[in-house]
Amino acid sequence: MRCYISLGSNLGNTEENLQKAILSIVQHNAISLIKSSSVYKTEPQGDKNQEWFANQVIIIDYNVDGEKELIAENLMQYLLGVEAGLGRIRDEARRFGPRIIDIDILYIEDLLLNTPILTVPHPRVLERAFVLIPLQEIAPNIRIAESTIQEALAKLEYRVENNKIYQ
Ligand code: PH2
Ligand code: MG
Ligand code: MG
Repeated sequence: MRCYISLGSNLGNTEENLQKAILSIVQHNAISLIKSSSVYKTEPQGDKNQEWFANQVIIIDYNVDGEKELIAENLMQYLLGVEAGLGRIRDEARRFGPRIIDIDILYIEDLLLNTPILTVPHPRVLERAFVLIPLQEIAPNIRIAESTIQEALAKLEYRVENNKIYQ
């Protein structure tokens, strides 16, 4: 199952956190890394009163048998374990605040899912230049919820300068 995953960090050594997260994700013997984007330095979106993020998108193959919906939920549980392993502590009072690492499932081929633990595609993917720009770099031709990445980006206000994204 081909899965598109985003990583973000704005606490500690942010680029090292992304690197460690990817290394930890691929420790799983059913997961193989297909592609990874460059790392972008991105202005915080939503809660502006925090440090800039390092953001990156990867494509992985998750090779297990079974029902897609269950496999997707199981992958999310695994990724939450990776976040915890890197020391993430969730601040429920500040849902979009600073974090050591955030790993989100953006999109899984041929899957629409909306359960209490996981929504795929990610409900905010099309509103986020910090995700769409790295995604476009490694998967320029995918469509998410009927939209191309280019169509989604055309609706957003953002500016890219080298590896920096202002939004
Ligand atoms: N993640 C958020 C909220 N805002 N902004 C940027 N630039 N990068 C993120 O990864 C990010 C964010 C919630 O997950
Ligand atoms: Mg997130
Ligand atoms: Mg998350």
